[in-house]
Amino acid sequence: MSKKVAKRTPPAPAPTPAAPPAVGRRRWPLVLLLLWVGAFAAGALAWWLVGRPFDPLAQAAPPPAAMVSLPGGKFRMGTPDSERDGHFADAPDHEAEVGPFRIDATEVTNAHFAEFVRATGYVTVAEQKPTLESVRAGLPPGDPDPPDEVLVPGSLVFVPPDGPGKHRVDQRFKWVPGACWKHPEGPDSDLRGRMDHPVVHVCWADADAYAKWAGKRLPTEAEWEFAARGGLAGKAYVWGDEGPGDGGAWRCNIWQGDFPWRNTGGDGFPRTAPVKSFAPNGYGLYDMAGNVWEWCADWYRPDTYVTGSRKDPAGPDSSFDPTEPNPTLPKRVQRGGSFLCSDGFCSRYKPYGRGKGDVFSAASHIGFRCAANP
Ligand SMILES: [Ca+2]
Repeated sequence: MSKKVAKRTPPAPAPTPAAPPAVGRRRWPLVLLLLWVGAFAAGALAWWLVGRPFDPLAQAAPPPAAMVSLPGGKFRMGTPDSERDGHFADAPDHEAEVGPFRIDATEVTNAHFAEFVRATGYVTVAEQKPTLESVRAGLPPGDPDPPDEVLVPGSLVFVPPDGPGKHRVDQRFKWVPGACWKHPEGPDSDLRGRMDHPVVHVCWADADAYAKWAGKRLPTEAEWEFAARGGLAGKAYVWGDEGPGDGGAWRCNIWQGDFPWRNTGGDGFPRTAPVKSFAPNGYGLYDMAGNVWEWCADWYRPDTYVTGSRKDPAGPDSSFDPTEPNPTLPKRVQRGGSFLCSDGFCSRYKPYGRGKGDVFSAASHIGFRCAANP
């Protein structure tokens, strides 16, 4: 009997171990893609934050500018002793009287000026090619006309010199093509983070046009000084007699350090400051000392306080400045001083301090505020 031998089924071959997934090889493209997307997103974010053009006209509209109503009255205008800047003629002191009026609590900001430009399409003088008339007005009679190629839009920008020494005004301010209210230091600068700073690079006509659009007007010089004194009489500053930095806390935005080359920015602001950065004066008005010079309605003359009227003085009928090569260069009064003032150089940020400006000129430290009838 034959023994049946069971046929053995050969064992199934052991399953071939699966090849380890090619994790590295398959995911590299994905990783590279993610890295590329991440780098692109980071670049786009950086551009969005700091690199994209900044359009002040595309920003949110600010709340209306607050105004303060003042009763007017008699006050002591000017100073008994004009200090080192005698040609600015802030003496003699004398009794003056102004009627009731209203005045902006702050300087006109970039945000408010943008509202004006958005509504009207207004183009400031600094954004236009200078007229030959405006340039000729500042030249001594007989000087030749400037060549046409230098007549380009621009404005005066304060640029500190490299080191100490005597520097003429024209060595501290540079004519910068393309500088204007939207580009305070020139074409590569903008108003990012500065919409609440005072507008600068505005000529008198620009300030006057804004005021008319807003249903207001520029303050007279007398109104401005009445407002700046804040109800105080005979005080050195708009806040009283303490020095601007006494006690360690600065009371206004002026210059600290060695003018014009080294600004320590001790008050926190080497250039313009946002309005309301310092305490208001007794009438609730901000920046009546320092920050930016403010255009007034009056023509400038050095003898205004000698010959002018004492009641609601509106200034002379025309300007005259004997310190100019062309003394009839039309100039208007400016008040309040700026971030470039310091007791060692320009103390005209005091309430009686007078400034003056060629009506065709704008600069990086000149702005304005408005007034209105009651
Ligand atoms: Ca300052």
